[in-house]
Amino acid sequence: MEYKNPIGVDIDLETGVIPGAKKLVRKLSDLRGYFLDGEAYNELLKDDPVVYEVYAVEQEEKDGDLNFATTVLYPGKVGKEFFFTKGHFHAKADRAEIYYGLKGKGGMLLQTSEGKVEWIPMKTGTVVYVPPYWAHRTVNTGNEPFIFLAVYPADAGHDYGSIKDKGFAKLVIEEDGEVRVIDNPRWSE
Ligand code: S6P
Ligand code: ZN
Repeated sequence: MEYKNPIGVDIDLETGVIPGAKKLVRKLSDLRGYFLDGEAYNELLKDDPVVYEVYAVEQEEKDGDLNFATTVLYPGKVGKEFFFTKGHFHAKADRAEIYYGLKGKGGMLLQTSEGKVEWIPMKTGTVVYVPPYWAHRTVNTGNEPFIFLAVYPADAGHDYGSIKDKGFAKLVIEEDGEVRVIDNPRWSE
């Protein structure tokens, strides 16, 4: 038996950084076609802000092992729509996941391939269980970075395709100073 070494790391709860983790940066230009308001998108693209960063500690894609990652999702909007992560199904669609809110506020949109959608608000201390077969996207509805930890099977993988093409059935927007979860006018089954 080949034993791997256990890991203990301290997440910086102010910045979300996991020491030694692999860092991934997603800028607005990486999210072309994701937001409803194309004009607002093009305007903001002049600055091409960072929308989110991921710090991931990942293992080989083997059954039974676990990965963990923090995401730092910056505050901002494209038109009325709050900044969000791309969102994905797992490539192995039956793989579940746990999220844990560390800082800031926001929420998670979850959706099945049949278009059933759920919105779960999140703040520091919120645990979200993402069941098998649910796509998931996080949204920052606050005005500071929304930081959370995700723990997921090492062989889960990411399938971005259908969300990239179709989006979610709901949008999370700000209207009259309120956070609203509305039907996506561009959604079709
Ligand atoms: C991985 C997990 C998260 C996301 C991260 C970025 O299964 O759900 O670590 O990868 O929040 O989101 P996305 O949709 O761009 O991968
Ligand atoms: Zn995931």
